[in-house]
Amino acid sequence: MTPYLTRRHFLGLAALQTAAALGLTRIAAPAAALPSRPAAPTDYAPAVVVGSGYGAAVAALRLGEAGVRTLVLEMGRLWHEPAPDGRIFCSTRSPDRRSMWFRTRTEAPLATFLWLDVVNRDIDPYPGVLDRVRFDAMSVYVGRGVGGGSLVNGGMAVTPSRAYFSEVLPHVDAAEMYDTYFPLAERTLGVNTVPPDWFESTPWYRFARVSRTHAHRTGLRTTFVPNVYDFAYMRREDAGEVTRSALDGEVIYGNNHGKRTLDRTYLADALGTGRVTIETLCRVKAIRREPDGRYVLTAERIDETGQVIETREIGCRHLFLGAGSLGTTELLLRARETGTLPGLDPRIGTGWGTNGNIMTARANHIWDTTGAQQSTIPTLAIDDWSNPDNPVFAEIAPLPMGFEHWISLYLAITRSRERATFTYDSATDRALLNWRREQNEPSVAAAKKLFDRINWRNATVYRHDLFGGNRAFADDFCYHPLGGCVLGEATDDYGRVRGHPGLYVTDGSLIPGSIGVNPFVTITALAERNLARVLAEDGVGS
Ligand code: FAE
Repeated sequence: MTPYLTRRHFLGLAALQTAAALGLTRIAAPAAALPSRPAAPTDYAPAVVVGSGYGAAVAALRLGEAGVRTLVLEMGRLWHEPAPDGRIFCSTRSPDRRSMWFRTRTEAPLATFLWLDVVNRDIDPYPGVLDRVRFDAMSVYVGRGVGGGSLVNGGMAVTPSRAYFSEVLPHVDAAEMYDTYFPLAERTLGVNTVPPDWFESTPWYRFARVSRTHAHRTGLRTTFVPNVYDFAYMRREDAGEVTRSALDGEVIYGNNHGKRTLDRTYLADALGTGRVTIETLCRVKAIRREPDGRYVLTAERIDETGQVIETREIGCRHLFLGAGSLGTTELLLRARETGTLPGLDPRIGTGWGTNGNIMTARANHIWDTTGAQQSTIPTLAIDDWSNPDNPVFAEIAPLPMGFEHWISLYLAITRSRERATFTYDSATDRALLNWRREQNEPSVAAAKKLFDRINWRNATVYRHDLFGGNRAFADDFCYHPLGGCVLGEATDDYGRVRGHPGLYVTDGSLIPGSIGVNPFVTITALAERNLARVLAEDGVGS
């Protein structure tokens, strides 16, 4: 049976719908037997999951299926109910407070056009869906809300090459991953591929076909990239039968339709088990361990102004950290450095990387129009990863501005060996990242080598007006933060935090800085593999 036609799935969706309609911050299907509101400031659940992105969603579903009463704590809000304007998410072209996490102005990745500050807008502070976490020399974009990164990402669902996967995670049984867990992740995430006949004929993918022509002319290979956006829905958008989302410029501030975000897949199923409860606007600040082995979390509930309206303690026997590479690493680092979890491994906070992310853009000839109509969902990539001299996997990205601009945009994933370390800053109570700007140089050089070839062969040039500072390569932000609590180093080979039984890492922080493709399928599949082992061996829920 398809994962979306089960009673469990509909029960979970109904729970989300009810919570959204009533403005509840506690989401549960009827059977979830957690106490409603705590009389005392302490709650208890056998298992707690922090965050609700990919790794967290896998943990929630598999724990719920195993009959373990599980509480999921997510600092962002639930994005399920239309606002008075009839939309859940705001549009990318006229962003409002829903766009960004407590900002007074949007901070879009492409900030300028023709060097003009025409992209960003003033907004009111609000728990919006996209955050840009700024460190000294690197900004990291992350999703906030029930579904984590799935709410804001481009949906590209790519399985890495087996050879590179084995190189990055040599202790993981690749046969098991490629035979069992990657297919399971793809199925449960609802991965599909653009129908080739439609891709070849629709104006919405002209931008990708133009870039493909230029790549092929250069002797480079392109490949279709699977996605979790429902291409049947997209075709109906094109036919004018349904409300447009990908074909209406929506993506980084959320898709109102079409995308199979985690709240519609894993998390709906998790709620449908009747064993899982999700609390929103609930930020975990601290973790400590009691002498009897229980973990106790200090969690702050915030309101829509960001004000802390309640601080409480939540106990659990098994704790799964899925707050993303930045969130999980910060929680463990803080616990180690403030002594609330003594003896945590010194490698927590190390092995962090950007997956070699670099953005760049080319200016095409006047006859190579990329089209005023552009789908926001990428479907094609230049795959030069097997080039031993300069491995690059470059997704052909849309730039849907609603008018012809002759720009070919790319997000290049390069094989960067640069890694950074987080340190805990007691003055700000934050994890600081010691990434240095010059650590981007190998990635910029790799991207430049590839796109210099394409430009040379097609007699085209770079655009310098999009990324600020007259730069042709955007190397000051990334979409793919990876590492910080690396599998087999800070944790054992299944994400168990060393020295702390019952404490697990289940997200992108397990992957050491690079995976060669867009990472969420790997994060999901790895979490599936680790959860299967932990549920089989660790007596969770007992
Ligand atoms: P993640 O999805 O980041 O979820 C972490 C969750 O934890 C978030 O909901 C946080 O709000 C929450 N959280 C953090 N700290 C706390 C705390 N203290 N207390 C409570 N909750 C907390 O983690 N990847 C692809 O594979 N394909 C793409 O096309 C793609 N495009 C992207 C485009 C954009 C604009 C962005 C930002 C990312 C993109 N990514 C893409 C990356 C992908 O979304 C990311 O790797 C995953 O979301 C990471 O999954 P995790 O489970 O690690």
